[in-house]
Amino acid sequence: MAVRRADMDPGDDELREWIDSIESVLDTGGPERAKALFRAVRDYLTDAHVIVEDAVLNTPYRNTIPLEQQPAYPGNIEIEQRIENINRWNAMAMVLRGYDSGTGVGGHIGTYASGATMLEVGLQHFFRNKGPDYGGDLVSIQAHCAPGIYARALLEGRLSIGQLENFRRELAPGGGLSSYPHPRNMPDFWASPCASMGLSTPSCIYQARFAKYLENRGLKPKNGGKVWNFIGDGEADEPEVLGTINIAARERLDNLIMVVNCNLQRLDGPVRGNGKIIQELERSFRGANWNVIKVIWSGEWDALFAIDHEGVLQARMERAVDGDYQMYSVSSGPEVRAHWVEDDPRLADIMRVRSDEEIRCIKRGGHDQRKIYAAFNRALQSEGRPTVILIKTIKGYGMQGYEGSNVVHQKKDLAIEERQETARRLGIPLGEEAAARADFYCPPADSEEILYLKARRAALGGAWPQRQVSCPALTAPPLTLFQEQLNGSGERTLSTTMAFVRMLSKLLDHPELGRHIVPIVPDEARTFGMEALFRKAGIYSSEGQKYRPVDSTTLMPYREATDGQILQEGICEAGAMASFLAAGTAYAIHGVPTIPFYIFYSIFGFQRVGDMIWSCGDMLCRGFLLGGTSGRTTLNGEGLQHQDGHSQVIASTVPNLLSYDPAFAGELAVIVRDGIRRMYEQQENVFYYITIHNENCTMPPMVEGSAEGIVRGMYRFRAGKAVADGQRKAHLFGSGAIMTEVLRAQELLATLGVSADVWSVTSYNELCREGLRVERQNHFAPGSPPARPYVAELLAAEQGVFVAASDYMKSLPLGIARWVPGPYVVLGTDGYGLSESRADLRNWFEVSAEYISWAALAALHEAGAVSAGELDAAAGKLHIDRHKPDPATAGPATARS
Ligand SMILES: Cc1ncc(C[n+]2csc(CCOP(=O)(O)OP(=O)(O)O)c2C)c(N)n1
Ligand SMILES: [Mg+2]
Repeated sequence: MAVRRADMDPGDDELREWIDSIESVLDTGGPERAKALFRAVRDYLTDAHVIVEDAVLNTPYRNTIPLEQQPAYPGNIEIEQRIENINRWNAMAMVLRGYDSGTGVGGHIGTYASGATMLEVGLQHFFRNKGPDYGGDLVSIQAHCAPGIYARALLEGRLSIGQLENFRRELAPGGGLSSYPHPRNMPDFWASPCASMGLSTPSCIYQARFAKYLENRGLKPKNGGKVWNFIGDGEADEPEVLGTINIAARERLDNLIMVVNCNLQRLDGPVRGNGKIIQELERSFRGANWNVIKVIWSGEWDALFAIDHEGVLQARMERAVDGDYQMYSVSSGPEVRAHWVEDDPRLADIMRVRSDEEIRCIKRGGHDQRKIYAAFNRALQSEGRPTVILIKTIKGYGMQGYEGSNVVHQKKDLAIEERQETARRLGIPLGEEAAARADFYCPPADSEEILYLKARRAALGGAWPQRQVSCPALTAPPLTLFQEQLNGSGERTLSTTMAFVRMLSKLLDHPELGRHIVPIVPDEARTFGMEALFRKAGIYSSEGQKYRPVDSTTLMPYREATDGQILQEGICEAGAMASFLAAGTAYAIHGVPTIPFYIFYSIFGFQRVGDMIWSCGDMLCRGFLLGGTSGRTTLNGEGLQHQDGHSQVIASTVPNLLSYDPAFAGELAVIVRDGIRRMYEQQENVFYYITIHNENCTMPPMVEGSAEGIVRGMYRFRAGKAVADGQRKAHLFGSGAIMTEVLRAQELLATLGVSADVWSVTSYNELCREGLRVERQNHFAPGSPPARPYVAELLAAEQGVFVAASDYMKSLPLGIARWVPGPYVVLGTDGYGLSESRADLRNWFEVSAEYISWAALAALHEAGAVSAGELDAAAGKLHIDRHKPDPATAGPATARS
């Protein structure tokens, strides 16, 4: 054991003695005995308050698996290398040809160039598809490696040259290929999206956990299936990555393998020029109790380590920082030697066994199939712990002149000679002209390469990637399951949140659907009144419950169980969203239809994890997002950071997300039932966002015949009483929590001689979308009688003025303005929230019954139906402050001054 001896002071006899003795323990007692002694010494020191902080978190900067433990390689490396070279060429050709075509659609070469070997080893020997006896692997690659995967699919005959030609041209005739893995755009090919850096890690971690959840709950056989998550070293800087690794260890996810492609560079330059990203990540993952495997050096180094008796080479490797290693990747052999040897004769001696050219070409571990195989193979055997493999590579490996350069990420073009030289070096049998054009190359179907590749994939369950959905449909329950909500609450008051919890309870009890329901909640179950479900459904815990809960004698104890149904995520919205994504895609990943209901504080949804919601759309996720305690004025007291008046607006930006802001329990029942029908019976690729509020009110019975209107977005809830002057007519649109104010405004207006109809608008977003759809169709079919949008049709015969009030921003009701057949005033909660009572907040944001009435009167005045004098009198009666600051821009400080 020479390691570190190089660093030792030769005169330090005491140290030498210690090392000699531990060496002899290793020789005689083996590693376990040595570890036991080391731990005992460490514990002794700890007892004496001497903490050795870095004692275990970092291992030396070398391969975790030594040569003697390296398994024999099971494949034919020579053929695999040829296949990899062809993929490298074709992947690069896709980008170069795109560049040459002048379309400017871009692409990347450098990432796949660094990751090609690890992907190839995975594809030849590890990534297994679902089969009768195997759960199937979910593999998430680095997004920028997509060209390499397309190139491979060409060799398998799954994609055509025409499709490769149309990389990043998805609208091209004959079909093109998406830039990155997007299941939405290539639903038979890609299974999971990853183009937004950092999100694939929580996605994969929670996919792995959800697979265990399904197994523990008996919804999936315990037949294995690994989740492979490939990310970049720059990507590891995203907080979602290191922020979610703890749960993987806590949940003992031995079905999870992360691979970090440590090419030491990100887009602009080095990831850690002054340090070592691999060592840094090792500390983080080891500290989180992961199994860490480092692949740093290729086999060529093994011979050098073998003669590094004093550990000088290892010591030199420890000293160099990533900036140095990047420099070596662009330097000539003599330069590398000179810098590396640093006038140390012992190092010079060791390096003498390699020529300058050999030194220049000596590889990193990530370009050596045997080292990668050894690491992947060991990861498969991990028990009780997730594994991370940190693989050192060169960015742009094989891109002559650009390997390791700071500009390599963005490199989309190569000069003609560079193309020809690359083709030569990769052994691609193309003529000079064809190489200059970057023609694709595909060996014949009966060539050794193609036969080998197909045989390997056949042994692993077929081509990868592929997304195959085979999932039984569920039958939506009859609406009567929610009879209690449809009936209304009589004299009792309740909120839609309380109604939701009752409905969830009904669903959990449902004989067929019950087991498919997945309630997900961050640390807010009590906020939403869900604690009764702890006992009923149990909180999922892979370890069960090893303690007696403090409230075990109460009616609602905190019950954790291995087959618990609720996913209680703690204060981690990103994790909860990732669970939603896993549960909402189980129909595709596992063929199991699970129905997630993820309930959260509505403000901590879209603006906190909006990018993950976007990727839910990409991954064709199904399920219900429930924005609890919704509304800017309804969550009184909590103030600016909690009061949500905009999530409905953001929800409108997700194309296949249906969003609703129901006012009443019966409406909620209709929407949820219809959602289950569409997503699980009809298997439509949509998902739902429903805001639910904590405005206690007497829930009216569902209006006869309103189901269609509720789903489409609007219906007449209550007509106003007729008044003598037919001109004095108003229509009030209410939704969500503000409906109570709208109903009160109807009464106030009646006392002022105005007849007001109340309309319940369950979804401005759906009304607007449908309206735009219909208008577009009309434009494309000139001459045929134009169709009328639903909302226009609904209001066609109405006269008077129209006032919309919601607890969301004005832009939401404004979305339907063009189809409202009269003067239209929108009231909403633009501006920051503030801490106040509900009543004062509603006056401040001008959405109280008084301000709604006032808006109707002002509009009627403009229409000539109400006189100026009457308006003045009403202002006094309704306590309207005509000089108040505009809440859209003002805050409490302005209000006081
Ligand atoms: C959230 C997010 N931010 C930024 C980007 C743009 N981006 C794409 S790749 C990249 C650099 C990736 O570096 P690394 O993770 O080290 O991967 P490499 O290409 O080096 O293998 C950046 C900044 C993105 N796709 N997503
Ligand atoms: Mg990188």
